[in-house]
Amino acid sequence: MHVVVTAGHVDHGKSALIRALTGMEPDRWAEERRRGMTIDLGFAWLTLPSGDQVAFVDVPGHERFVSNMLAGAGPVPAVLFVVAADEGWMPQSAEHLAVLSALGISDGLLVITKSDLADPATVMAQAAAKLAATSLRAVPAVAVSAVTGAGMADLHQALDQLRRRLPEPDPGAPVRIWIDRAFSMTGSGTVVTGTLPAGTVHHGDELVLTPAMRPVRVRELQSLGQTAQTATAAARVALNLRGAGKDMPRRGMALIQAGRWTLTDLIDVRVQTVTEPDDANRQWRRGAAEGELPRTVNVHVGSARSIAQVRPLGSGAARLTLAEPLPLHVGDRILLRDPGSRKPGSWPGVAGALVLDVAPLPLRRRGAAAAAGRQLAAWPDRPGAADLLARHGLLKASALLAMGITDHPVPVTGEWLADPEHWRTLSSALGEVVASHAASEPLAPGMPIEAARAALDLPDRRLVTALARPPLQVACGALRIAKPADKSAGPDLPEALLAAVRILRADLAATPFLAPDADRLRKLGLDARSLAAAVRAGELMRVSDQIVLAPGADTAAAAILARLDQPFTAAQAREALASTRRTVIPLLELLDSAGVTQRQPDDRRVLRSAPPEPATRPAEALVTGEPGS
Ligand SMILES: Nc1nc2c(ncn2[C@@H]2O[C@H](COP(=O)(O)OP(=O)(O)OP(=O)(O)O)[C@@H](O)[C@H]2O)c(=O)[nH]1
Ligand SMILES: [Mg+2]
Repeated sequence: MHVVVTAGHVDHGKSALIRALTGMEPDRWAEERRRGMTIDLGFAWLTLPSGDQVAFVDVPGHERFVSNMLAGAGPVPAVLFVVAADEGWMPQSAEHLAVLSALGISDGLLVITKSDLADPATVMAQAAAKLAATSLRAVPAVAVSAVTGAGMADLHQALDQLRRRLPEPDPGAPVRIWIDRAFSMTGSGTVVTGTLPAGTVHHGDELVLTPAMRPVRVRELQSLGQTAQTATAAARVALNLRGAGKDMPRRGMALIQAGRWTLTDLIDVRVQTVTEPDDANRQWRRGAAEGELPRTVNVHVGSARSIAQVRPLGSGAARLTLAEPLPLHVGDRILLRDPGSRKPGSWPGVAGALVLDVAPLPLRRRGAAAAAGRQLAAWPDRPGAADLLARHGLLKASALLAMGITDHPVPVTGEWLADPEHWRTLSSALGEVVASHAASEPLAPGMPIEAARAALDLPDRRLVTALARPPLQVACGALRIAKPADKSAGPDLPEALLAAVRILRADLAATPFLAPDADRLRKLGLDARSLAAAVRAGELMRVSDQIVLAPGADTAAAAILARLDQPFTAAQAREALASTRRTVIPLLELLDSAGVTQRQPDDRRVLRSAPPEPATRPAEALVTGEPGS
């Protein structure tokens, strides 16, 4: 089954067309039939000659009921765009087109109705020209009369082709049914209806009713008037619910699969530049493309609507604070509408937006908003686990799943996922807090895990344990810096200084030619005096005033440089040593003065001799302290 929504100006024949196609009455209310005007959504369906079914959601064209139109169009992927041959393009033709285009609805049919009243050719060309600038640019056009039946056979054929063109939604996708109707039936309780755009619902399923997050059970399931065990998207469904409670479900609430959606009132979005269907919208949209929306907008998604406060982030991004929390995924497309007053002959601006983050972190620091905007500008339309982890640092796999992301990297511990860069930063910060704890409390058996968790502001103690790498070790709920296996061989230095040096040596074991910077030394409590003591004790090698490496780094560097084409430049040396200019220049100068390398007039160098034996004792034992030693 596929679901198609109507659209078009008031009185252009949308409901008459649905009636002619399906033989069903889309105007459900007596008042609608009395006034000859659709007020609320109508529902009907048709079985095509192929046996496939198409369900229709019929919307009102009158501008007063545009919010009902939005609730109908929100969850539906295709449209019957109706323009009457006798009246041609009208204001709500343009408004509905702006809405559909902002929602990204890109397939359907252009139907020129009332072909018995005027030659449809002119209006067809006029409407096709309007559609040409939008997401609906490629839809086929048909002219019909609901009165004479002219063109109805062509319309059936075009619908059959449309059905074959529309993509099959993923039957395994998480369920989110935006409720468009809810009523109680004596004897059977609460019934809700909605469009199922993706996924599968079964009789007996437990779903969650938003925003209260109340669990409900599907007591009975119907699709197109037939009781069913299962409904697979796309489908129209009616669900008889058990557990909905005394509060009646309403349009705009949703039934969702537990754990698969994030109920959120704070989102970061990319405002999309939508092709202009009409001039009146242009100015608002141009501002919108820069993220310069009005301070307040109406957000529409599915059948839901919420007021939102807008904080522009620059670079086309904005942070929205929703008055009503909504169940969303990263990658959802939403509609933003200016709630401002309506001038006659114009309509409020609309823009489409893509949800990029459903749980954004607070923007505290100065410049954080602009930095967030720049970061989001570089993201794809469907952000993945790596994007979100780069932004959040740490996330639980379940949180990512609820954001709509099913692929994720291997957890660092339990279900925690980490951005690799952030994890490295945390690991080095942990060394610093443990070293400074050791310095300030030399008699303590170590730093309590909880204290380290609080110091690094981590959400879970298990992360502290996972971060602890040699020489850090965890014993009896505390973190300490392991001593060398053979304590008697250890250098004669104060314990706190040794602890800090062990952390440095662990850094240097991973990156031997990246000297710790001033900040790292300061955080580890290593000042000029303590560094000098460590150098005297043979625990560190001084390269220059500010640069220390592990003992033996000079020999190791010479061995690597010997493999380069001679002579080599400082840049080649830096690359070969995976070092930085800051470290490599003084290191080369040290090697020059030791006679290991020779600097040539063109500033390149050659290796002169085998490097000298290191003067210092290799101190591997320092960094590989045995647990429990
Ligand atoms: N002659 C002629 N009249 C039509 C045709 N289609 C609809 N009408 C008439 O046009 C009027 C409006 O038709 P509706 O189907 O109610 O229009 P609508 O687009 O659903 O209007 P709203 O739902 O209020 O936006 C009715 O009086 C219909 O009988 C047609 O093909 N030919
Ligand atoms: Mg109607």
